[in-house]
Amino acid sequence: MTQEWWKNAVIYQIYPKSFLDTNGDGVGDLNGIDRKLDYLKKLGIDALWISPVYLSPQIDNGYDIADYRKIDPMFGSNTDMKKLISDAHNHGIKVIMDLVANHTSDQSLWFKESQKSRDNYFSDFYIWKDPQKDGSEPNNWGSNFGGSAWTYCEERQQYYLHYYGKQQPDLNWENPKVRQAIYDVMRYWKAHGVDGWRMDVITSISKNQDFPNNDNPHGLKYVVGNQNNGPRMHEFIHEMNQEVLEPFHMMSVGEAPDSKSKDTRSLVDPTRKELNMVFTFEHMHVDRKPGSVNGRWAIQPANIVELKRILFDWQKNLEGHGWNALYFENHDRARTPSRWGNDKEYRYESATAFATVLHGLKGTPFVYQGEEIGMTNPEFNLDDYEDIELTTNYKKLVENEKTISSKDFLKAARKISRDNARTPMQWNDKLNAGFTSGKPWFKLNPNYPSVNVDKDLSSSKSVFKYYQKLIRLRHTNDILEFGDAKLLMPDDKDIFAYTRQYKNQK
Ligand code: TEU
Ligand code: CA
Repeated sequence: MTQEWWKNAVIYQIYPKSFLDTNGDGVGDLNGIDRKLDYLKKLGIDALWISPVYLSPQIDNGYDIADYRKIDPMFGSNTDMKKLISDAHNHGIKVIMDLVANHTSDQSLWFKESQKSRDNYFSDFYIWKDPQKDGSEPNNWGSNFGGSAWTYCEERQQYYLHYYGKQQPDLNWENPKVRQAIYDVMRYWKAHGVDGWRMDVITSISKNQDFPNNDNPHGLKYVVGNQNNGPRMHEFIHEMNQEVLEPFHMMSVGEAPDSKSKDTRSLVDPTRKELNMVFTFEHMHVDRKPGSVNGRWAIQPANIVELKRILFDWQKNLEGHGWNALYFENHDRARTPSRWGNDKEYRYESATAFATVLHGLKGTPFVYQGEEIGMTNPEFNLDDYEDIELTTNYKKLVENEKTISSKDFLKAARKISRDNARTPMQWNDKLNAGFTSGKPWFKLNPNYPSVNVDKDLSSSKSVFKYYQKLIRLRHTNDILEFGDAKLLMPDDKDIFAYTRQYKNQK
């Protein structure tokens, strides 16, 4: 395969915890992924993105890493990981791991040492600030998981910064020792055969060293904002490229929450030697009321005209400057047929229509586990949800700030919450959908007897077989890789139509 194998690839994301359990502990594991390599090969995908499987207290389901070099025993061992990578390669499937380098777990050795004193090797691995005169937080920055982005540490008599949970302290990328420690982690997994990286909120790693207050139009106590595209972001990412990605030929796709297509050119333009691709969030907000203090919990019917506009804004503005990562689903996003389609009467039609729209575009399509069989959102009750983003924002918005009712929060949770993507994979109509012989770590979608791999494969309306065709089309028609995309009927809210044609084609 060429250096740019990822341009002709379709990449499948696995959320290991919910994929397949092979030892009866109710949690998906590496051996479960290994066991399904034939299934994935049959689908036709070229690479796997595996969400974090490193040692973690699981506060944020593994996006809180305690040891970057150790596979968490709940998923298996480092030997299991090496075997999985080798078996995947023998299936012609590449392996991309998840680099969570903006923050670690507070249980990591690095943080435990850092909080001990102000002058040891790890003291400046994180972002520590003195309290203000009245003892309050250094500024009004808010955490994505509710409350302040600062937590006070008695031991060190200082606050530390965390854009996410207080158990996820942000690393101090201004410190060259931090940067080298992350590059060493990347080299370590390269030595195990890893082919590339998905980089968690990589656009957040550079902070404005003046730590100014965020604008506060709604008069809130804490304001979430300005967490991306900081002053030294490009410098740090370019350094990572030159230290690891280029010399070790590793593919990279960065998560870029606030990215717009024009500014993304400077992240993915190959001549700048930073990243190969980024995941934008822009099209994920078409069913979100703009400007609400309730953020993603303020939902509205999906604006499909806006979805078309955004997707083609990215098609146009990256043309000649970079490459698109194409997705509708992942472990943070709800199931598309439920979120934007009609998962009751038209589940197959919704799943295949959105798949067609996505896989026909210019860029690299990502398929999230279960998307290939049209899995849907479960209609859970509030206490069924487990995700830290939901539980902390319920406390913040419903109980503390009272800006949304519990009823409306539940309505939003059922439509868009991250848990919707994390119910166990539905393999068959047997006990626990064939996911585990034990007690599943998270509730299954009750519809698994009718929505599962076995049932789909024997159906005349098989979503899996439709995805197979789309992937085969991409592999056998250059125009899907190289042709320019042109949107038709941009203002039509019911029809999503576009053409793909070579530049000089009449
Ligand atoms: O996500 C970043 C992020 O902003 C999402 O968590 C956010 O919840 C979503 O876009 C909806 O608002 C990454 C990981 O994908 C996520 O799972 C982690 O929780 C987060 O970073 C912290 O590592
Ligand atoms: Ca297991």
